[in-house]
Amino acid sequence: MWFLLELNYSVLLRSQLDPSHVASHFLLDSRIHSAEQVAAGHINDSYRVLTEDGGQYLLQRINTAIFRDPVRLMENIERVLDHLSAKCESERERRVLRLIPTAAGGFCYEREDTFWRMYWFIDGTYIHRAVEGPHEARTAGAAFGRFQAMLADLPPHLLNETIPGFHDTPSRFQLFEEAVAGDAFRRASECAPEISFAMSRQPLAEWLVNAGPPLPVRIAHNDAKISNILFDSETHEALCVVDLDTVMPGTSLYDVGDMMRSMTTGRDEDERDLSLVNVRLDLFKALAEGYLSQMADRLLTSERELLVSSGMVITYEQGIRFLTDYLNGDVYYRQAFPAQNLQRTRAQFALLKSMEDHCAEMESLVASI
Ligand code: GN1
Ligand code: MG
Repeated sequence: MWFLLELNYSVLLRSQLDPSHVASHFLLDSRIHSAEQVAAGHINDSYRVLTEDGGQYLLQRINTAIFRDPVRLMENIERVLDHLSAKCESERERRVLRLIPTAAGGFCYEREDTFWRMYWFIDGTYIHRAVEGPHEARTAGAAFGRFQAMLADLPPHLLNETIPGFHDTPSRFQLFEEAVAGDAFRRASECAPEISFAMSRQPLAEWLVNAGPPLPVRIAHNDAKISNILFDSETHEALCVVDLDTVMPGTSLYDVGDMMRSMTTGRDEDERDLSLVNVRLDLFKALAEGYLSQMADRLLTSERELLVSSGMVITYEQGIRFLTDYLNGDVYYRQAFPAQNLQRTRAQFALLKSMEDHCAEMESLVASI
């Protein structure tokens, strides 16, 4: 019984459909050999599908509790991939994700209210859960910078908002306050220090959405973390940006902030030892140089001035999102162990504190680039 209680929402919602059977509805090179679940992200379910001829694919079931309109989400992905493919001059099949059509036409297979899509699996690549050194930070910063730059001439209004208000930090704060007030799982007293930290930083929530001169609307990835980049196993260059579900109108700074959150400590997002969660200025410098190598010419002064601040806002936002989920009984993010959301929260808040301590140094590094 207690085991059941620990199953989280997404597990309960998981379809009983057999992924091999689902995969057979896509146009593959040969018959399916196997379909195995892989750990990829906190939201969707992913399977690596192998065919008898050695073809490799990534099958994903879209979590419709979170992405409410999978059809419009797939429209975005198709449009973005078409745009990126047209821009990519070499090695297109390794640098841009490729969707596999279904036998019925289109790129989304729907069955019993579940929605599935499939990508060609890009072989000879790996991902980092955390940045190991300046090389990864620089090449990853350039990859997301290039991603934004390549999409700069695609009008943002052509993309649908797959999750409305995704980086609306004041709304995220409101949801957090409601979770604290409701305290449905009686967890608020246990995380009183984290709640009080989050309350004390509330002004941060306004910094991007209500920035002085409004920030230009640009197409952003909106989940620009290190694990959303495929690295080339041979050259160790950042090859391909993945996880396009949240690509939609936003600001350049949502991605800069998420990169700072996920690439400046050299540690995992849920690092347990908080003494290790510190901004490393060598990583920050490499990341900023990489990003600006692609985007410096396009950024307005209003964006450049908030580069460092964006790291604090998005780290704060992510911290309150994890904490909200913990207070709500872990219904949103997949967890590998109990109270992982609280551990994730603590790591985000430790990082935010360190960013506050090193803010002036980061500002002068940006000024020197
Ligand atoms: C979620 O599923 P995944 O891992 O790609 C989340 C992001 C968070 C991220 C934290 C739709 O992304 O916003 O930044 O976890 N995606 C959604 O690792 O909420
Ligand atoms: Mg994502």
